Amino acid sequence: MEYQNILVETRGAVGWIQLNRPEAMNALSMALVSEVGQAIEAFQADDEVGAMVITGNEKAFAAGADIKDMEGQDFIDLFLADFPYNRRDGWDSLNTARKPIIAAVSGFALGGGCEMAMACDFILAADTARFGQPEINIGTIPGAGGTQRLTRAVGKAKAMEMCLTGRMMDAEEAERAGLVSRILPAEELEAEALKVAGKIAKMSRPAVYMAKEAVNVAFESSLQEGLRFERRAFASTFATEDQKEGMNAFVEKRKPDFKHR
Ligand code: DAK
Repeated sequence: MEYQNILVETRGAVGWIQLNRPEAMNALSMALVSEVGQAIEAFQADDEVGAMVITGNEKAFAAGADIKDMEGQDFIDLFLADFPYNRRDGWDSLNTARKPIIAAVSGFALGGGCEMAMACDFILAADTARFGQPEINIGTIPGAGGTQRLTRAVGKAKAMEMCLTGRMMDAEEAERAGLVSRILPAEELEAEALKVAGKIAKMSRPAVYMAKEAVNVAFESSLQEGLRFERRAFASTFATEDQKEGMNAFVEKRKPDFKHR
């Protein structure tokens, strides 16, 4: 598959997606989002890949949806289409991928860029990362999950301030607030993201899928429902060969050899 707006490669068992419109701070044009979706679908279908990374460049993960694409749109275009960014193969692929996706963020992650990072399973941030939902500055509001995921991640006070004023958060504040899992020196981000994704890719794939699903259920259910879901998922891992192998390997003091079955 030939991509124009992203660089895609398989690194070991990791699907690597680099947003690549440096001249526009990786602004998320419709074509770019569509390509991200296609790359995710391809990695999801590839048995050799166990996890993915989405990253940008050192200046920007992505500075938001492409304002030049959006400028001429009106309400009726957006409302009738309901997916101005080709949501079915872009945002939807990101939102529904079963394999874990790590966002490795350096520089600006703004608007749709912040939303894309938050739609990933977790964010590793360079010390240069800056997060924000500045849509208010251009007379609109977040449209790809910013008011919802940011609020769940950092709480109402910070999310509300950021959405109402466009204020950006630096990496330190983002880590304190729970938006990112860890901060790394910028020059170490890529290697660490690859290492973490590679580690996940080696785990039992059914267990990884179940863990991802169970953590996500925490955002969509009551505690009781979530606990019930987790208990069922936990029990169901005992129907896998990998659980037998994992526990057996522990007892025999060796490394497990998961077959993803
Ligand atoms: N769109 C288009 N071009 C952009 C851009 C963007 N979002 N951000 C930067 N660029 C372009 C600039 O126009 C400039 O291009 P040239 O003038 O050189 O041709 C180039 O990138 C370099 O940018 P600057 O010269 O501005 O660089 P600075 O270092 O001075 O500033 C900045 C960097 C990131 C602070 C600044 O560029 C900036 O404020 N950018 C805009 C940030 C922003 O407002 N983002 C929110 C956009 S709205 C949805 C899905 C997604 C969305 C909504 C709905 N659905 C699925 C329903 C998302 C909406 C948004 O993200």
